[in-house]
Amino acid sequence: MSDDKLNQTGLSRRSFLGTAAVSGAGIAGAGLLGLAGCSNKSEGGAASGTAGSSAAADHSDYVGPGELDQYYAFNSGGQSGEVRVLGVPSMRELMRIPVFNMDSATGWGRSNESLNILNGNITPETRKFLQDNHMRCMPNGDLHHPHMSFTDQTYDGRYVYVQDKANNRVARIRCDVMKTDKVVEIPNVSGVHGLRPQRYPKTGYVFANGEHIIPITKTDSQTDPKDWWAIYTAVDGETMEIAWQVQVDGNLDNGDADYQGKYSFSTCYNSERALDVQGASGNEQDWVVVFNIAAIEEGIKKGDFKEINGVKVVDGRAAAQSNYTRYIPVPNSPHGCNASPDGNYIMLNGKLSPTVTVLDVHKLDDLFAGKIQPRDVVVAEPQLGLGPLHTAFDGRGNAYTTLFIDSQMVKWNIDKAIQAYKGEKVDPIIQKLDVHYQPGHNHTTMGETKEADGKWLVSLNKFSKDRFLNVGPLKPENDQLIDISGDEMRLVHDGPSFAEPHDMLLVAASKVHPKQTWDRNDPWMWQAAVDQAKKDGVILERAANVIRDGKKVRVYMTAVAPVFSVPQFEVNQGDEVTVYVTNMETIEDLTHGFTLDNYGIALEVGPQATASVTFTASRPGVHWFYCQWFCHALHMEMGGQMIVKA
Ligand code: K7E
Ligand code: CUA
Repeated sequence: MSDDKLNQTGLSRRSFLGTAAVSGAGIAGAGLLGLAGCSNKSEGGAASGTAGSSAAADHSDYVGPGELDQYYAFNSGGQSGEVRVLGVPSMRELMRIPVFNMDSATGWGRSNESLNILNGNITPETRKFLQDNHMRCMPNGDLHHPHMSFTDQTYDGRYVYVQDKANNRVARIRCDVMKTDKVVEIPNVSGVHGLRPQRYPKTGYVFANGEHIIPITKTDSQTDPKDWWAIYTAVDGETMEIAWQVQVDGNLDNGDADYQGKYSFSTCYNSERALDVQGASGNEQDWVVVFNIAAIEEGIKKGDFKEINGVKVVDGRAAAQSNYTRYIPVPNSPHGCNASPDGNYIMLNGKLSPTVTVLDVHKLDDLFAGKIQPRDVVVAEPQLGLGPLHTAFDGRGNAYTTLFIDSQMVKWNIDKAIQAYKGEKVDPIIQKLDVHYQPGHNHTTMGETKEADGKWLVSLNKFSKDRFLNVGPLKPENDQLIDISGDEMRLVHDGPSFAEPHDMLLVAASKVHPKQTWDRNDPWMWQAAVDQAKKDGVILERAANVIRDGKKVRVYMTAVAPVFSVPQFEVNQGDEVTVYVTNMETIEDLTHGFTLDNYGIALEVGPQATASVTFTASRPGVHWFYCQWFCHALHMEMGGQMIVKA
């Protein structure tokens, strides 16, 4: 079929291929069309040997209507501040989880429940800052790294942890309801960037890197960067309180933890302590900091710490020569830091160096004991291409590294890289695949666990340029799906995404067990509403009450399609009003909402959940409220009025 003919059918190149793949219709010309995203021929030939089924083989990502994906992808939202849940291999977006952003659909950042979570553990300085600037919460976040909690070196489906580089926070998402349940602000740091949970015996600690050097105490110079430091933080993944911090040299970038529960790692750039780009990339070598978890815990126990802003901080600076840290030199400005799923190696991606440095974690005991030199821990340093940023694994001994400058994914063999480092004449590079364009992170299915299964690889590309219809000067990113189940990588899907996924977590669907409705017996999110209702003698589940308490008015209602139990209420201008809505639907997928006309208020109220919002009734008149979640044939009728008397 010619391009012309294809155009006459009114089908895009992509949808044409998808259709053909389902119907099994032969598309002999498919290979000649230069199909976007399908440039690789299927190797080994298709089962029937026809061009049609060859296209079908190329579309191993196809998940038909009503079929379910095999993996959840938790995709970071970058400066959007949220997490997106995708299905893999279809790359369909399934859900968005607001975290550090404000969200119009769900009321995140406006509802009382979300504000309690967002402001539950912030510093007094931030609390004052919010007041001074008339803000209820920090309105933005820069979320780079989602990682799931581990038990015994693999995902346990409990939580996803994320960081906020913009406002120095770590947050946790409960995977049973896919909502953020805890947020903690990290003091003493600037730019919480890298984030990784402890793998063994479980999470455990969540390690968070402070990227920018700053004066930590009042006695550190405010003007001389020689007196500025970075801080490494361990958050307790259960309580979401800060466990301890370590003061270190250099800008901490990305991190990872080992598989043994003994050490964690952080790449550092800017060993120069420069404040500009040229200065920060001047040195030939920067380093990776290795943290000795047991030694740090011991130091805290013995009282060898300074308490700074309420946090115990141990001194892990190189000059302190403590047993908390070791500094291993690696080539210029390393970025990604990735533990291999066999538990043996840590990969440090060179960024400004074309190399990936491979550490053998089993040599670290000797390093800390002073028996070997820092560089003795290095067992390979393959030259892979320009701009290596992050590395992922297939569980079969191969690594996949993104090359930002080359716009490529390079597949290489770890054992061969180690042999080559010993001087043997072997080439560790297996294949280079063009990606489109400029990849940052990559991630493989289950690839950061001992259960790495080597099925899929996602390349998160920073630029999409010509890959999609032009949507103006701001382009989407491009998250490309690559089939790595065979000997060769095969690109199978282009997935546009809004600003700006950095990292993706790919977890087998069998690991995650979300609920169908909320649980009235587990009111963690609306506990404050339960407590207040009790004081008011109101039962949330049967409520139709308007309680006046001086200038405060509390309105309790249920929502059952298509009615709110309080169809109308009256308040006086200037009253402080709180509306509590409890959704008493017992079946799945029956969400209601509460949107209040001209008051900037919209709540999501899921089945069996309570949501609330507090505001000052400063605008007089009749204000309709309505359900904004399509719930019933009479959804449009589901509403009522707030009458504000002047
Ligand atoms: Cu490489 Cu913030 Cu993980 Cu982006 S970082 S790419
Ligand atoms: Cu309830 Cu729409």
